[in-house]
Amino acid sequence: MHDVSIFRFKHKQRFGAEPAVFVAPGRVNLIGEHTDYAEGFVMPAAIDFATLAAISPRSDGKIALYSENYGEERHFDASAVPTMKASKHWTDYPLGVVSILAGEGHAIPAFSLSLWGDVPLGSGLSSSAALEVATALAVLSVLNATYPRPQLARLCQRAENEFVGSSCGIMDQFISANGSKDHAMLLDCRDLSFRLAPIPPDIALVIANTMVKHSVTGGDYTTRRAEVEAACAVIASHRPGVQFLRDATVDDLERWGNEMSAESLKRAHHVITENLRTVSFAKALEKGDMNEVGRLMAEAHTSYSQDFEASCVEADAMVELAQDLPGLIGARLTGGGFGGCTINLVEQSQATTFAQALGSLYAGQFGIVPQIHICHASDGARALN
Ligand code: GAF
Repeated sequence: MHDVSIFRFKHKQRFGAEPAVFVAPGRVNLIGEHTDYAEGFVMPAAIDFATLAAISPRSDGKIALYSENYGEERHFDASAVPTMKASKHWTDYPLGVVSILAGEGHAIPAFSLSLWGDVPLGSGLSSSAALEVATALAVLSVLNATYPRPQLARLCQRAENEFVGSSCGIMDQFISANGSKDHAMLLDCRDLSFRLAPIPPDIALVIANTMVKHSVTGGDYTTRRAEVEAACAVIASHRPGVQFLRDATVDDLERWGNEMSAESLKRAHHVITENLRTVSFAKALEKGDMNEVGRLMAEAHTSYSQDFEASCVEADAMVELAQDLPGLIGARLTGGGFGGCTINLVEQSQATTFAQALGSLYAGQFGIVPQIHICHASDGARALN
């Protein structure tokens, strides 16, 4: 992670004022994919890749946004934010958060915001959520306002849905805002209740980047969500109590699956069984039943790849190549799909050799050197003052 005192110093140098500094982490999802917007279960952990946000007030009516990653500074009129639209630029994320806060009735003040992040972009580790949540905490500090964390996560999700234009669920913003060091979180996306499960110290989170870019905005993610919702509408036409696939069963699919498109039937089968797997996974992790943890991850990957068709050749290979390596407990593609990273739960004592071996096997097969990170579950967003 970036040196916070250097980040703070650079902000002061650029904007001439001492900033308040905030951090928000990315996440890795252990299991429960494309279940959040179906009001189901997910089991993510915040990780030690994060976004930093430094903020200080200004007196010229402007919002100055500076990205250290892009080396770019942009200025906007604070009073114009409520009428602004997304422009497919990195500033959409912080502006989206500001726009949602304006819609909540906050008078948006002038401020300078510096941003820096090390969550790998487009890799399914929620760089967007980290950016939104860090921005939200920073802007709320100049507004002298606070929100309970679940509400803060909802505001950031709305920034992404309503301003950026991506139809994501609540998982990423929620875990970024509420993560807990050394724990994974079983989150019920219906009522946002959650339970923290310790990740045993002898288990490492090894994240392997296929280097195939993933995106939630537009494209396949949106198509999958529509297919899931179409399946739900068929079941709801027979059982009006079913509002989301969370309420549906495999039995429903057996009865009314023939009224759905072949795609919707498969997507729904993934979501319904993934919800069951996620709850079972949490119990297995809590009991220390690592055979069951690994079995459920393997089943989840097969379902994600074959029923949900959200994997790719590279991710399937990354999971396959991990299978025979010493120390592996379980492996699957994590995040929104169509590229990005696999999550490998690995015995801590084997993690380094596992990472090296997986990297060279993958490079041998695809001619691409993958980034492989041994991560730790970290705390959620917070002030660093
Ligand atoms: C992306 C989305 F942003 C999440 O809301 C979730 O749907 C995930 O893909 C798939 O589980 O990260």
